[in-house]
Amino acid sequence: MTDIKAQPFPFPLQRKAVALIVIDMQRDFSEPGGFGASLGNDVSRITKIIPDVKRLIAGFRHAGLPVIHTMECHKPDLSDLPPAKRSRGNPSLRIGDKGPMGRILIAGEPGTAILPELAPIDGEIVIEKPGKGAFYATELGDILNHKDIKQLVFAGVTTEVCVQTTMREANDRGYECLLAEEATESYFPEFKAAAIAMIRAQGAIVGWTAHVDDILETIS
Ligand code: TIU
Repeated sequence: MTDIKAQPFPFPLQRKAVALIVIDMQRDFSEPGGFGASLGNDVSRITKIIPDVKRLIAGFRHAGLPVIHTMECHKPDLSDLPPAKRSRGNPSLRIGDKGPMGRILIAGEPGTAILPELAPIDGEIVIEKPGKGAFYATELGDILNHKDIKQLVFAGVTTEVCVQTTMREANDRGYECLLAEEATESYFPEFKAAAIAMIRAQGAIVGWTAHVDDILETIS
């Protein structure tokens, strides 16, 4: 067992039982005209982390460790979209509406795709999820059980919404969770800082956090 330098204390890496999970690095959250922008957010914050997410993915691939991608998206008939989610807030475009990149957050639409720089390669698992958490209404739990994965390293967006929700779901299911600090982002810098602080508080109550360089150094 090798430790990754992390907060609030070293993360006890189990090489045979770890996977990287990249949450929702989709055009809809990072490009003008997508879901994130329709909510009034400055999406340029998201694109800045692409190089760090990219080198984290490359490090896992190079080490022969599994990479799992998630996408927040819904069926074209919206049967998996609760009215409470569709009607939330006051966005300029609602989920399912037609925008400049196709229908917002609908499976198969151009805007729903994972960013080309971070696209899955053959053999990598892609989880399409209707919720903020990646375990809710998906096959993720069964896939991880089948692969004997016990530890998850997290990257992606947004830190306090889909990343933190999935980390909390995973933590309750018994996974040891590590968040890669430079490979996650929020539309609100203060929310990212708060999420990181609350995840690792109280002796890693939800999980650990670490720098991308320290993760890469240990897994390589
Ligand atoms: N709005 C926001 O911050 N996030 C989401 O709606 N989804 C994800 O975090 N992926």
